[in-house]
Amino acid sequence: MPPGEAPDVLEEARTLVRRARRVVVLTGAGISAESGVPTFRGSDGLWRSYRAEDLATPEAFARDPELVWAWYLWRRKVIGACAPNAGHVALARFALARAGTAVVVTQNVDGLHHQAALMAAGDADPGPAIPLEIHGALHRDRCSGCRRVTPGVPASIDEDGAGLPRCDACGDLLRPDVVWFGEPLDTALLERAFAAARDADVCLVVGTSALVHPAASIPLATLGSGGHLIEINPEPTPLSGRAHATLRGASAANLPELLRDAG
Ligand code: BJW
Ligand code: ZN
Repeated sequence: MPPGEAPDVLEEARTLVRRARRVVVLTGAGISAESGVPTFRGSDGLWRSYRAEDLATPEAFARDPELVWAWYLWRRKVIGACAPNAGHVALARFALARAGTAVVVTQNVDGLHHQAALMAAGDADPGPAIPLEIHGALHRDRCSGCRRVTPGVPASIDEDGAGLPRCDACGDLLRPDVVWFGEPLDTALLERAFAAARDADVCLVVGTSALVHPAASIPLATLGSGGHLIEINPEPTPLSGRAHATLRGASAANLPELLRDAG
């Protein structure tokens, strides 16, 4: 338990999770912070050093694909050196134990929930712990022409654009398979996320600033159908005022505490 955390808040949150028939979990960059993945809006966040408009919009890619690719190749390298932390693992174990009645929805593109699901499942089916990755996945490429999705190619990009990855099928430029600002999210995935949120008795919101929509509206669907909200975040967010229990601390310490014996 983080210093200063009232024990009854943790107990209250544990009771809510234990009693819930269905749980939806929405995660953001903060859950991977303790794995070494930079967040976007924190004091060391990516948007402190880089402008989202220059790197994470379709317009930026059309204007300067070399710059955008260079940034994503750098992030692939950083993330490639990271591993799931105790928070990812606790969540994966919980989702496996709940066998389909707990759904993990993540805004993260780092693949760490997926890795944790495989680790936690061992020889069993990781399916119930595989997250809905609503902002895509950094380790995949997508053709900007025919939209074919392929595994991320190892590439090095010259300043003149030589080496920009191209689609084998149609020759158009490949791009990272992530969702940029101004782009629609995958409709089927988003519908599954909102359906899980509407059906849930508890929405657990972990490590997100809850500023980016439509992801930030997912917990509102649980509240709208009479469910409870639990937030884990060291900082307040726009959702904090609606939370029934708030664990003000890091997720790698708080998630294992919260989910212990909750499967
Ligand atoms: C810890 C911790 C520890 C630290 N433990 N916690 C409604 C209102 C206003 C605007 C809009 C709206 N609807 C749509 C919009 C526009 C826009 C938007 O939301 N803008 C707002 C920013 C104002 N949304 C979009 O454009 C979306 N598309 C869309 O709506 O399409 C509509 C459409 C329909 C039809 C046709 C065309 C369009 C797309 C959004 C895509 C977001 N993309 C990114 C980049 C992904 C690729 C990449 O990684 O490069 O997604 S932006 C970035 O933000 C990334 C993240 O997934 C996302 C959310 O960030 P997150 O995860 O919350 O991270 P942080 O850094 O913000 O917060 C970290 C938190 O962790 C903090 O709270 C810390 O305190 C905490 N923390 N350490 C626990 N140890
Ligand atoms: Zn193509």
